[in-house]
Amino acid sequence: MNKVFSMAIATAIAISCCTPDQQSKEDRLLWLTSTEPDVEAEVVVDPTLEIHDDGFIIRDTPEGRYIIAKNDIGALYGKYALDRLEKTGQASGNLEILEEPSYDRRILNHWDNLDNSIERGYAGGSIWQWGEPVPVEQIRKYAALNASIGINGSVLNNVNAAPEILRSDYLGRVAEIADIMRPYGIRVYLAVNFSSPAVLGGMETSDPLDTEVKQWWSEKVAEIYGLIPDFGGFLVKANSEGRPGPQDFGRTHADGANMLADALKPYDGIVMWRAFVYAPSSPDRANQACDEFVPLDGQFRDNVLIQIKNGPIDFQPREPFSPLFGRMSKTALMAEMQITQEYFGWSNHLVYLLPVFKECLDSDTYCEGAGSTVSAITTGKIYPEIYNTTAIAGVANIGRDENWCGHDFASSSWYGFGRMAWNLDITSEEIAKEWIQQTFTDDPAFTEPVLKMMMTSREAAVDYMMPLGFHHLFAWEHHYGPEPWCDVEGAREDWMPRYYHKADSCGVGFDRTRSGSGNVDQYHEPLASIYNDLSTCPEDLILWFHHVPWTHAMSSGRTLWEEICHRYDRGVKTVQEYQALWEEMKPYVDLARWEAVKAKLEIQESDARWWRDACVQYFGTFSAMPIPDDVAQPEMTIEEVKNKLAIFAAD
Ligand code: GCV
Repeated sequence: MNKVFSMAIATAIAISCCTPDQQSKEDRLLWLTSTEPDVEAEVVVDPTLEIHDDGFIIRDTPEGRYIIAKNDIGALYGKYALDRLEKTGQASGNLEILEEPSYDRRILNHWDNLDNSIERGYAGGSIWQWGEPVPVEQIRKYAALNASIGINGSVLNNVNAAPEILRSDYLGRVAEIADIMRPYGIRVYLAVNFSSPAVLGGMETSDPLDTEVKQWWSEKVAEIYGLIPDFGGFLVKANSEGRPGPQDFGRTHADGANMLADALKPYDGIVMWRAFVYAPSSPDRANQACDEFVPLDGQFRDNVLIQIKNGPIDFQPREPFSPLFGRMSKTALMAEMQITQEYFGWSNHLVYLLPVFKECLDSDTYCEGAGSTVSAITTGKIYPEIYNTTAIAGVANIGRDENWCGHDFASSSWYGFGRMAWNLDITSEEIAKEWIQQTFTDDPAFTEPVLKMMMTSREAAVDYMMPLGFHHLFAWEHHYGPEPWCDVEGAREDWMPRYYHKADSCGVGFDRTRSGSGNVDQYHEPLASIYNDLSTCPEDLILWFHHVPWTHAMSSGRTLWEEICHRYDRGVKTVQEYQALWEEMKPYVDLARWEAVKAKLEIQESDARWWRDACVQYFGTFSAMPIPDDVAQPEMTIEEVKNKLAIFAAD
């Protein structure tokens, strides 16, 4: 058949399949239909209202429907909330809704570089388009999308910060971006390089206790607030992965953070100081954040928050929560989640990440007895006297791709991060459902199966990548495919998979028990003992905390080795089920998005087999046991697996 003719038929079929409520890609801005919420309600702004600054009330009265808020931004949040209720069929009846955010600051961290590349970004270049005319409309859409889900802050640049971001020309640009986002309630923040005084200011040192260095920062902060009166503050990655920091001058993280905090204090700015560090002294990288930060508890200024990744290592498919959350009672803490899929198949895999975020926030640290969850701590409920403000951060997955996030399902994690940061009580499932309804269609024939797919997608990825507490089996540097054998001459041990899996002929897994690295004791009881004991440690984390014999009996009745093979196989099969399911969803989706998701699922399925074949064969060389008959046998040889990796890395 003539190609043009066949395409015309395909398009005609696609159009004829459209149901009236089906949302076509062209109609919308991801989950929004326009940047301005179009709702029928009377807006009342009452500055005397006793409510959170961002809060709102939606109230039905005999005279009509009202949105009541303390200021214009609260009213805007109310309008978006009503818009969402209307679009998800929940706006009828007698509404009486009061909403206040769970966190004061709900912030996206963009790892965007000044050359418009994005570290760990998989959706095109930076939406800020540094060095080009300001993309006003694009930034306005970004701000509207964020406001609609309650996000109210953006760190514009990479935590691996170029000192130049503080140059006056860049600050002018930052001010223009801030002006566009202000009507949507979004404040800008910047990541700063600790060596800026020396590199940018030409000073001899960046020592935080040096008077002239302090003066340099004070003047720089004054310049920023002169341009951006509502500037939010600084995010800092210091003494981590080769970045400069106070330890370069024999000072502590507290010395560094406090110096910046003092400069920001007159303007109500904050410092978000990251705890993603590598103390060279600890034999277990999972111990390092506590080792460095716990001794400093109580030494930080009251406008410093320590920003802690959800897990102790680095956004792995599954980690226990970072024990640091339960170890600082005199310092304000905030959680950092990764929305961009560095360790989840980039923008090729369909993985809805809310269950990862919630798993951390819902974890009980037991720091003040049962109920001391990570969310209770970071929302200031456990130690209210030290939290002047509360915050949560998500590393953005946003770029200039037409669908913003690279995969048509990836915006669900951005949407979900915002909704969760606004309201910790909504479940991952409720969030996913409302995202599907607004992004695709509210037809249950679509929403129900797709919801199920999204809700199982994280566990599927854990299964085919790193089940049972395996972590960091990723390929060197790009972190896409499997490379459990990775060995790079001269590289840090704790950047290589073998450091983490420790496979040998006896078993596999990192011994973090009391007879190993002792990491279990960074957790409070009863967790410490639960994790310490192989018989009580949750199976999903056994290889995180234990070096487990291959023949260890699992709750399924299988040996550890059989269970590993079974999990990898199960992960592949789940993705194959997603493919079958997506075939059936064709009538409910516009053809462009349906085909795009189908193509990505094909990649995901092939990658899942790649992971399975790599890992079961590699670990089989240690277990010396056969792959069980009731799971699929590998299709690729180890050589073929490595070749795929080489081709991929070369791309
Ligand atoms: C921004 C991991 C990532 C890095 C990232 C770092 C961090 O190591 O691979 O790209 O750097 O985390 O969070 O600082």
